[in-house]
Amino acid sequence: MAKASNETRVATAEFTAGATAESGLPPPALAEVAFAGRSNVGKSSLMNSLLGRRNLVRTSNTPGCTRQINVFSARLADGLACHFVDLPGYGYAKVSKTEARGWGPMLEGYLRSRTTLRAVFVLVDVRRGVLQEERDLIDFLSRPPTVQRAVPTRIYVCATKVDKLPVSQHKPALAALAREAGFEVIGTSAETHFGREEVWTRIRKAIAGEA
Ligand SMILES: Nc1nc2c(ncn2[C@@H]2O[C@H](COP(=O)(O)OP(=O)(O)OP(=O)(O)O)[C@@H](O)[C@H]2O)c(=O)[nH]1
Ligand SMILES: [Mg+2]
Repeated sequence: MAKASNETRVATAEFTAGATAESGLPPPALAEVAFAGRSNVGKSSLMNSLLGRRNLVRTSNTPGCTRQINVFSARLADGLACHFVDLPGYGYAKVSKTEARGWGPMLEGYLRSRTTLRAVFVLVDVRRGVLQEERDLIDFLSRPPTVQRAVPTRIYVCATKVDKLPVSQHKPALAALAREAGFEVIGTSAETHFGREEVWTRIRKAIAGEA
């Protein structure tokens, strides 16, 4: 089926780097948007949905699948280019303590110091709600850049897996999440691609520095 003319077209999308330390990240040359959230929330799946690629970003039923910072380069048909950054999931008890210690500081270090980071999408499972880790992450990212981080970064909260709820429950569920988060919440589904253009609109604004 032909795409509607106003729909985002991704011309190229490719894996660029997998980093287990900040030194493994590509040079900060392109604007970046990052996807954060607990293990299994659907970060990698949402990225595939946005990029229009079924399996570019590895997804898994087993929580804790993405253990490093994976960077993808995307170029849209209209010329916009950016990095998509898949962050390691947090909050998964079965990842060993040593390993958890390994990527905790790396994630924080990335969020603190990456000068090209324009937006962080904080993902929340629509059925689970906003828990303490999400609050902590939102608080951390909301602090003035001079205190915690190198640059101001937009924060967007996305509810994932909305296809798991009947359509009649979408609005009330998203409103409840927005109250919990203290932020607007964008409903998304990697299965049906619901919310895809809404997320792209935020990505474009964040990269352009528009309100
Ligand atoms: N029904 C439904 N399932 C989804 C959706 N998004 C992700 N899933 C499923 O949820 C599971 C986890 O998805 P991932 O995208 O691998 O989750 P992740 O957040 O990247 O997980 P980690 O890499 O472990 O941190 C997979 O089985 C996906 O198929 C969605 O929108 N709808
Ligand atoms: Mg993942």
